[in-house]
Amino acid sequence: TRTPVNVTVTGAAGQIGYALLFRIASGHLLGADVPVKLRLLEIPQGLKAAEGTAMELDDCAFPLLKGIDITDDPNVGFDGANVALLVGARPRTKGMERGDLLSANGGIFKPQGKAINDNAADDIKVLVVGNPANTNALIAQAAAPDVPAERFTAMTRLDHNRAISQLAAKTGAAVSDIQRLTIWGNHSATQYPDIFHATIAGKNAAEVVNDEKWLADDFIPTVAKRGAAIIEARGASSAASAANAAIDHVHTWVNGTAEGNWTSMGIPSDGSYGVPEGLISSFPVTTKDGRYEIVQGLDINEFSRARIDASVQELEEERAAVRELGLI
Ligand code: NAX
Repeated sequence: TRTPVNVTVTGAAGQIGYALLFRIASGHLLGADVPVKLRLLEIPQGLKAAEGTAMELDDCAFPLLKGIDITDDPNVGFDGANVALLVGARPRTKGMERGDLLSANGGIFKPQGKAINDNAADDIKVLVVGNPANTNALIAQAAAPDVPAERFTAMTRLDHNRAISQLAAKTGAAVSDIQRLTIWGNHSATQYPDIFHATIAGKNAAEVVNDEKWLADDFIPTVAKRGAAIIEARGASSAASAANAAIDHVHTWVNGTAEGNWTSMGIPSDGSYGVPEGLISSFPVTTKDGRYEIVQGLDINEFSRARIDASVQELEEERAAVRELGLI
């Protein structure tokens, strides 16, 4: 029998946590044959609700679930962690400036990065979901000098999945026929969903769509502002779809992309496509044997270049701001 994989989830008592934990425990994160142990990391005010969620997890009698620990101590929460999903974050509240938001989150992600550095398993893989996800991932990564930087990733898979869904709706294609879509840049309103290399049942997606106005005025803003549209409709931010994307992100990272296809992940840049080294930016990646590689050699047209650059510039500004604040 396999040794259980230790999965740590922060913000476990939140709404994404509630949609996420049951799918991890039922085998959707790592595979239907992989036992898991869950560690729920919360702040003191969240511990009671996390205990309630743990009671419900018990009540599911999931065969793969080999244990649940709940703590508010990051050193305990990340002890021996193989996979860490950093969901808990400080949301932007009314009147909050970017600097306030970044420093509030620095107060969360810097100590968590250090705790990962000091306590996690050697094969730790980290996904940051909590916003601003890319820069929070950068803060955690900078606080973990003994962990290879590439193990720190930020979630743009929800944007990726949203873009596939919008493209399918526009063209009448099945979502499963759409491949090679890319989200570039920041998980924010500046992100760039790129269909120029995507295919729909093997045909170039941009040629199938053949409507640059739709692309610029409809598709890109719809994908980029989808989070706000969900809040408007649901009265609460995306939760189940965000949890689903987190599951997809880690599952793909661990189990590989299909031959010929790729996915989008926020990862430390190696300088590819002119993205400054070290920024955690979204790229097209293939994965195999628990590792990812940036898809190289894509031809970037002017339309794409301007949009990638704008999003990367925002990431550079965020990096400069957290540097200024002494967070990296
Ligand atoms: P909730 O407010 O429902 O839950 C957050 C939970 O985190 C709370 O239970 C809180 O007690 C806990 N928490 C706060 N600080 C913590 C700390 N230092 N350690 C451990 N736990 C801590 O938010 P929810 O809707 O679950 O969203 C979580 C985060 O995901 C937010 O930052 C949100 O902006 C972000 N999102 C990211 C998305 C992405 O695509 N990358 C999409 C969905 C979502 O908006």
